[in-house]
Formats: sequence, structure tokens, C-alpha cells
Amino acid sequence: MGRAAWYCRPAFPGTSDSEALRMTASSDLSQAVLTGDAAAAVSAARAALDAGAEPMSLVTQCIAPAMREAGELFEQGDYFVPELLMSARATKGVFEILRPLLAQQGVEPIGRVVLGTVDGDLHDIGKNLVGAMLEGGGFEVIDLGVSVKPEQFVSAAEQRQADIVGLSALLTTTMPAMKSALSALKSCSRVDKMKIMVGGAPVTQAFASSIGADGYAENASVAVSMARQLIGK
Ligand code: B1M
Repeated sequence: MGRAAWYCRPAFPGTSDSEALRMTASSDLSQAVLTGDAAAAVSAARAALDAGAEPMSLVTQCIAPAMREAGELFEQGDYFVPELLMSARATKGVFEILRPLLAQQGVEPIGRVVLGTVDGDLHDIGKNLVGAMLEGGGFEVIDLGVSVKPEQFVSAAEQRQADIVGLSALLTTTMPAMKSALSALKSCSRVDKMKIMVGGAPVTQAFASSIGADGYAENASVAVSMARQLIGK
């Protein structure tokens, strides 16, 4: 598993029992997300919360770095699509627990992203990874799924008051659908209050610029920094 080994369970000398428990469970959570063990991720998240961990700190200190690491391992060829998918699924399971807690605590997301794969395109692995990384980065993500029509993007952006709309395309044949979605979004009522970010394997910076996108990200980690940049955070 190569570089994933840095997540091995550490010892915490000089800490109280509950603090040590919290740190062990947090470390287990990072490890479970990185190795894509959804059941272990959920039970580590519960254990960390029971030991007094802050829900937001689990996002910023465990989930986001582990997903970033999984993305880097993929980019280096140490992880393949199944491993990435398992990490993304593990993250999803933990967010089911964390989302209501974060809402209860009134933790404000740093921005709201409406995300989807464009019309005619059924690929969602990369899009889901981008969504999980954005959630890990503190954004609220409204995922419209796959084969999303331009008018669906527009109505979600308007109704949910999106700060960013994220469009994903994996097929050269669906790149024109990205352009159509972008044109529809550029003429909707929220145009001055949101930015449009695009990505996906066949999408390039040149294509993104040619259709008037505000931002382009080549991978899920860059998508998080680009999203922050687009909303000035
Ligand atoms: Co399809 N497929 N596929 N496929 N598929 C590709 C994309 C293809 C390159 C395979 C090939 O021929 N070598 C090819 C496209 C060729 C082209 O257009 N040039 C292709 C084809 C042709 C097809 C079909 C037409 C096959 C057929 O039926 N004849 C068909 C189309 C169906 C449709 O969409 N209408 C089809 C179907 C499928 C499956 C359903 C079997 C499955 C999808 C399952 C799913 O997604 N739930 C599938 C898969 C898995 C692939 C490959 C193998 C893997 C794609 C993937 O998930 N990559 C792919 C070949 C390949 O890439 N090796 C292939 C991993 C993922 C993490 O990367 O999605 O690039 P990616 O996402 C990255 C970045 O691109 C970026 O960040 C992500 C993470 O770093 N990113 C964004 C993505 N979206 C972003 C959005 C952003 C920012 C960054 O901002 C909003």
C-alpha cells in the first residue's frame, strides 16, 4: 500500500485517556477512509465522536487529508479506480453521520456547490470524488447526479442559491453538453452571484476558457483549491 502506511496507529504519550481515545479513533478514521473500509470508517467516526471529537475536526483533520492522499496515490498510479471508489464510499458513509451534527451545530459551509455530470454522460466516479473532496473541504454539495440537463442545473443553482456550479464530463461526445449547460447558466438569474467550474478527463484549460467557464480543475484536489479561489476564500 506504499505511502498509505503513514496513517498507522500512533501512540499518544502524555495525553489523557479520553484524548488518547479520540486521537486513536481519529487516526483509525483516516486509515479507514484511505483504505476504503466503509464499515471501519463509520465505527471509527462514531468512536471519535463518543470520545468528544468535534464533527468539523473529523472533516478537516481526518477525512480531507485521507481523501487528498487517496487522490495523490491515484495520480501516482499506486491506487486504481476501485480503491478510489471505496475511499469515496467510506467518506460518504461518514458524512451521513456528520451532516446532521454539523447542521445542528450551525457550522456554516464555506460555500454551496451544485454539482453534476452533464447531459448524456453517465460517468460519476470522478464527479463523486470531487463532491467528497469538496465536502471534506467544508463546502455544502448538492449533487444532481448524472446526465443532468441544462435546465436542471439552472433550477438547482437558482433554488439552492449556489455559489458554484460544477460540471463534469468524461466523454468527448458530451463536451458540447457542457457548453450548453454553461450557456444556460450564464443567462440565468443567478449569473452574477455564482461561478462555474468544469472538469473531467477530456476537458482542458483551453476548452474551459473557450466555453467561458470561470474555473477548470484537472483533479479532485485541485477542484477544492479552485473552488476556494473562485469564492475568494
Ligand atoms: Co466509460 N469511457 N464509457 N464507462 N470509462 C471512458 C471515459 C473512456 C476514456 C474509455 C476508453 O475508451 N478508453 C471512453 C471515452 C472516450 C472518449 O470520449 N474520448 C469511454 C466510453 C467510450 C464509454 C461508453 C461510450 C462505452 C460504450 O458504451 N460503448 C459508455 C458511455 C456511457 C455514457 O456515459 N453515456 C461508457 C460507460 C462506462 C461505464 C458505465 C462502464 C463506467 C462508468 C461507471 C461510473 O462512472 N459509475 C465507465 C468507466 C469506469 C470508464 C473509465 C474506465 C474510468 C473513468 C473513471 O471513473 N476514471 C474511463 C477510462 C479511463 O479513464 N481509464 C472510461 C476515474 C476517475 C477518478 O477519474 O472521472 O477522470 P475522472 O475524474 C477525475 C478528473 O477528471 C477530475 O477529478 C476526478 C478525480 O481526480 N474531474 C473533475 C472529474 N470531474 C470533475 C469536475 C470538476 C473538476 C474536476 O469540477 C466540477
